[in-house]
Amino acid sequence: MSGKQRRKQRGAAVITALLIVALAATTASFMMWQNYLWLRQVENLDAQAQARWTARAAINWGRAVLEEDKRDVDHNGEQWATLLPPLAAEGGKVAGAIRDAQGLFNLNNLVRDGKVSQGDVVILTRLMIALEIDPNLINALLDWMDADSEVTYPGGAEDMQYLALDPPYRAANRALNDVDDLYRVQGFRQEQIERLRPFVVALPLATTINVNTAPAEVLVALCAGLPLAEAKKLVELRTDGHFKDQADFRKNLAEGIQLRDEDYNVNSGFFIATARARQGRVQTGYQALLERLAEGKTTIVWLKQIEE
Ligand SMILES: [Ca+2]
Ligand SMILES: [Ca+2]
Repeated sequence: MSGKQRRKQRGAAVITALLIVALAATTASFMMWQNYLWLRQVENLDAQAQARWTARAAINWGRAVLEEDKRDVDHNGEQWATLLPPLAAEGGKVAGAIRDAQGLFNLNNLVRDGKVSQGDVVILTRLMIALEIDPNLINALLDWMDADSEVTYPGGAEDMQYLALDPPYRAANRALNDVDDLYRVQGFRQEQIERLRPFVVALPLATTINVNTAPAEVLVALCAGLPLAEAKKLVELRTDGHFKDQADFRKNLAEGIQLRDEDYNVNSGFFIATARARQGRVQTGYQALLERLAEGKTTIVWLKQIEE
């Protein structure tokens, strides 16, 4: 072997060695990077669990506040209605709010024991007219909820109409679980549903409207002959106080305005609690429907995680 050849060989060996070192370094830094990602993931999972736990704790705090509250009258001046401002909790932050679900029109009032409740159809009709939504949509909702399979005209729909869709499905023939169920009801599109959403709720049983917490539009729906401007005055009247009982509400209505005693009250049994928690980079939240029972306990009817 000539000297030139030997030098060439040594040169190649050095390059190979350098390459091996470089590769090892890359692998190591890759492994370190992976390790880092894994740590971040564990950290995030941990923060997520912590945030969830904190948000759940805030919901339970809401339950306790409602249990302490007096039941004869419920209004937005009470302690439960005070916003829980962002508080430091377990190295993160938590915020929450409770609102009265019975200030809204309960869509499940429309069908009681499988039968249509005409008085409630009239209330929802007034609400839809106030919101400039075609009230004929109500017929499809009645069919969706009533026990029978006979189509209510105009605009109604039962299995026959829904089974003809692609993909096909059947009418529920039962109460709504959630306002989002409206998306499956014939004629209801996003536009109408989102316009209705601030004013309606789907509760597990028929309920009265709480005139102490109902927005003006819901008061318009409740009372025959009440213009929106007058309803807004009633809401304004509430800012400094509340209606003590049904008679106290009635005496504030102009002559000729009518409503039925069975449709309204001044207290509530259902509330919606919302809690949001932030932990490190992670934010999570829960919404819960709370039912306050006559015996004193407040239970969670449903609990869902809020996607942000
Ligand atoms: Ca109360
Ligand atoms: Ca039906």
